[in-house]
Amino acid sequence: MNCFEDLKYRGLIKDISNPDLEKKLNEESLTFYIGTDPTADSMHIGHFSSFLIATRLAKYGHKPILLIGGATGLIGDPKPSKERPMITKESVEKNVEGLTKQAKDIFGFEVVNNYDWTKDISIIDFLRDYGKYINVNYMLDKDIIARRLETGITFAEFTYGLLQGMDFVHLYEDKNVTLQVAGSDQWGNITTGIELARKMKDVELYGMTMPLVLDANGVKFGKTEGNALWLDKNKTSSYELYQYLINSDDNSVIDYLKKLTFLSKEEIEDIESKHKEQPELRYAQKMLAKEVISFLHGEEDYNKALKISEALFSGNVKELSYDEIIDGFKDVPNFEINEELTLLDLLVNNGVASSRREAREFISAGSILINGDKFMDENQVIGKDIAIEDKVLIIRRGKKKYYMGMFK
Ligand code: 545
Repeated sequence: MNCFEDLKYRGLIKDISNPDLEKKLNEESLTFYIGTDPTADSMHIGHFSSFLIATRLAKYGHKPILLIGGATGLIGDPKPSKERPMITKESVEKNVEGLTKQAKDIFGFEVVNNYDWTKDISIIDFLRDYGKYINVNYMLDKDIIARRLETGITFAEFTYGLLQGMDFVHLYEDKNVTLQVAGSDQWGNITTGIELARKMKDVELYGMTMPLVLDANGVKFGKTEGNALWLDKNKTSSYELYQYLINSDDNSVIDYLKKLTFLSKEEIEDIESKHKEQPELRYAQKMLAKEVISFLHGEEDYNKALKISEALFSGNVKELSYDEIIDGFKDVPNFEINEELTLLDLLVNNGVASSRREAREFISAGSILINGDKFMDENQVIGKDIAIEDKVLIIRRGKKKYYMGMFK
């Protein structure tokens, strides 16, 4: 498969600015860029799906440049709904730092910051050298700006497209960048850059967008209730990522394999046929978790996440280290144990059972497991000696309910 066919197979092409791009991607080596604004100090799994295109195109001999928007992040890319709150300069700086490091660590490509070439341009030069080439009418026609006319848009956000356009022209001149790639919401900003380059430099630059990755219900990939899934492994552990990926919807998982992994068409088809035969084995989800986590955090971390998941599934928590336990049981109810107690008191004092009578029922029914072993004597004293690394007890009540007790 050539480059363009591969992208098409994976469903990664939404719009291209010019049909010539297909031939160029297949036959030439292009320098291209993809940008992100420092609205947070880490990308999340949703951004990863678009950034992966950099690695994908690099495999076909194209040269990626990753741009962090130290300048554009101070203004804010207009959303179709409403004005963005301004981010303080300090947070933007801090976020630029985090994202730059992350982009280098995960993708290993050249990273640039648009603040470097924007900060010294005077307002007069900006208006003369760039503003003069773009018609307000042209801007008003842009989908996102048109959608904001009802609710209003500030001059700052209105100008955003021009800043991104300026980057494209700058990177063309400075680094011979001829292609910009992004998610489909960036189409308006990309075409503004193409327009600017035509008018200023009489050159044809190219743009390509990919559809946003959605789940079967049309929800953006990576959107979970509550917390975001960050690419920074200190913010989201490999195990948490594993849980998210392993729970991917049966109807979406093949699409995710295409868009988020480098598995070949043949490999994906093979996984798909196994998946269709026995979806309950979650083979496709397992392959997805393996590929994504190994790429992002490395194989060792993937193996750790797998080990935690398997130990939790089988109940063999004793196989885990203290750190792995903390990772795997972060979200279960937990309490401190300050003194040695009998089993009965341990359960009642810490809410594992609601009364002494209920605790006795659980114990005599054999429903209480501590670190994987059944405990049936209500008077047994529970001390550090049975804790994992002398520190932690995982108490299981019935089939599913877990509690974590930590010795002081
Ligand atoms: C700025 C200057 C440029 C080129 C691009 C930009 C950024 C662009 C933008 N992109 C989005 C973004 O989200 C915040 C990330 C927080 C870590 O706003 N104007 O920065 C997203 N982008 C990736 C995809 C996207 C896009 O980073 O393109 O579509 C989401 O998947 O929304 O010269």
